[in-house]
Amino acid sequence: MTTIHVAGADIDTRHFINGTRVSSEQTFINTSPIDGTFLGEIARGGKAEVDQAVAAAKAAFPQWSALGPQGRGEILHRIADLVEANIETLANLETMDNGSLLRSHRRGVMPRVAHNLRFFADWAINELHHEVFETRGHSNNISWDPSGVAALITPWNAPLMLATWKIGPALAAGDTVVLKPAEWTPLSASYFADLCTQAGLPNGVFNVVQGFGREAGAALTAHPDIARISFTGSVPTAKVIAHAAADNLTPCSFELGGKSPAIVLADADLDLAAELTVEQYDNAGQVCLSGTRILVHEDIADAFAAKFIERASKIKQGDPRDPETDIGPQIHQVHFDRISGFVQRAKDEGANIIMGGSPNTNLGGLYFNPTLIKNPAPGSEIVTAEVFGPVLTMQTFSTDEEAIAMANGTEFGLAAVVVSGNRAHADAITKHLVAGTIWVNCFFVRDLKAPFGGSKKSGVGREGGTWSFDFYADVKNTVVSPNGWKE
Ligand code: TXE
Repeated sequence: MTTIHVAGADIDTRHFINGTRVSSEQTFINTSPIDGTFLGEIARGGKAEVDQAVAAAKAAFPQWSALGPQGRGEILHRIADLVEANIETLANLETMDNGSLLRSHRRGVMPRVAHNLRFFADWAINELHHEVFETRGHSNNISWDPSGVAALITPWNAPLMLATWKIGPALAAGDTVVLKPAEWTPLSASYFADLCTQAGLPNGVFNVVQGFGREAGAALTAHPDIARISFTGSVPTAKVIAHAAADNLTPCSFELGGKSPAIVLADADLDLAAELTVEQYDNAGQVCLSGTRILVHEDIADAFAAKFIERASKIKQGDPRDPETDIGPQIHQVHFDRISGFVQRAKDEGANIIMGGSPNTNLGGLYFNPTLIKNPAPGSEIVTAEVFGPVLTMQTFSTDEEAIAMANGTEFGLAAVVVSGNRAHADAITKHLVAGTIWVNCFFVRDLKAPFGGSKKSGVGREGGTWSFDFYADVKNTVVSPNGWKE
C-alpha cells in the first residue's frame, strides 16, 4: 500500500528521496490516537534509505547553496503559499495523526507553519548583513555560508510546526535537508513533501525518510556526510544522538524536555494565575514548555487552589475535532502507559491527588484526566521527571529565596512562568531563574526573532532569528589587508 486516504487527503506513505517516492520492504502501522483507527502502513526506512537520501541531498547542495537567499526565499514563499492554501487539509490530517485540537491547527499551528518558512526566508535576505569591521586597517568580512546536508529529527507533539521551525532556517541558510519525522506522526511530513514538489523545490533539496529512531534515526545521525543535526525530543535520545555524532564531530542543536516552574507570588492576581496555570494542560500536557510545577506562596495557596480547581473543572476533554474540546487524547498507548505509570508511582508514595489522577473512563482510549498533585515529596519522581502529560504538581514556598531554589531545583531549564502584581518583585525573581524563556503574567507568547532553547539538560544551543543561522550556516570571517593591491 503506497497511498492512503486520511481526512480527505491522499498521502503517499513511502519515503521522499530526490523528488520521488521510494518504498521499503518493511512497513510499520500508523493509528489515530483519537479512537485507534488504523490510518495506514508507513515505509520503514533504515541505513539503505538514509544513504540514498543523504546522497541526494549532497548532490543537490551545490546548486541550492549557489542560488542565494533571494532565489531560495522565492521558493520558500511558494511553499508557504501552498501550506496556506491547504490549511484545512493539513489541520485535519495532523489532528487525525497526533490528536491535537483541530481548531488550534486551523487557527494557530498551520498558519505558523507557513510563517516559519516565510520568516526565515526573509531573515536570510534582510537581516544577515555581511558585517564588516576594521582591525588595524584590515577589514573583517563576516558571512553565513551554507554548511551542507542538515539532518532534522522531530517529535510527535507538534509535528509539522516543529519540523518547519528547522526546515525554514536550514533551507534559507542554503543547506539541503533529510527529515526523519517521529514514527507516531509520519503523515504531515509526507504531505508537505508534495507541496515542496508543487512549489518547484529542486529534487534532492528536501528529503523525508520515514521510520523508527533506532533504525532510520540512528543511521542518519551517524552518517559522515551530515553537516548539522537538529533534534527535538527527549534527553535520553539526545545522549544517544550526541554519541552517534561524536565520531564525525557533527554539530548538534538539541531542544529537549522541561520540568518548568509556574511561580505564583503572593501579590499575584489569582484569576490570572488560575488562567495561566490551567493553560499548562494544553495539548494534553504534551508541550515541552509547560510549567508543570506550580509553586505558590503559602499565604495564598488555598485561595489559589480553589480558583485553579474551579477553572480546571471547566476543561472539556474529548474528540479533538469537536470545536468545544479543550484537551484531546495522549499520542499513543505507550505514552499513555508512561503517564499512568508516573501517576501510579506517585500514588504508591502517598501523593495527595486533589484532581484527576486516572484515565477518563467516560471517554476510554487514550484520554487521561487533567491531574493536580498537592505537596508531593520534595525530590520525588513526580516533581523532577518530565511526565509530558496532563499532570501538574503544586508546592508552596514562604520566601522568594525558597521559590527560586525550588524553581531551579531540577536538571532542566527550558522555561518558567511567573505571576505577580508587582513588576519589581517579578524582576527580582526572574533574574535568578535558570531558563531559556521566562513568561511574566503570560504564557506562550513567542516571536521567531527571539532566542529559543534550553539551559542545563533542556537543550544545547539557541534558535530563532540569527541564532538559527549561526547553527545551520558556516559562519566565516575573511580578513582583508589594505596592502598588496595592484589596482
Ligand atoms: O521521544 P524520543 P519519545 C520527551 C517527553 C516524552 C519522552 C519520550 O518527556 O515523554 O520524550 O518520547 C527519534 N537516533 N519528549 O520516546 O525518543 C524518534 O524517532 C536518532 C519531549 O517519543 O526523543 C523521534 O523522531 N533519532 C519533546 C524523535 O527522536 C532517534 C518531544 C523523538 O523521539 C533515536 C517529544 C535515535 N537513536 C518527547 N531514537 C520536546 N522536547 O518537545 C529516537 N529517535
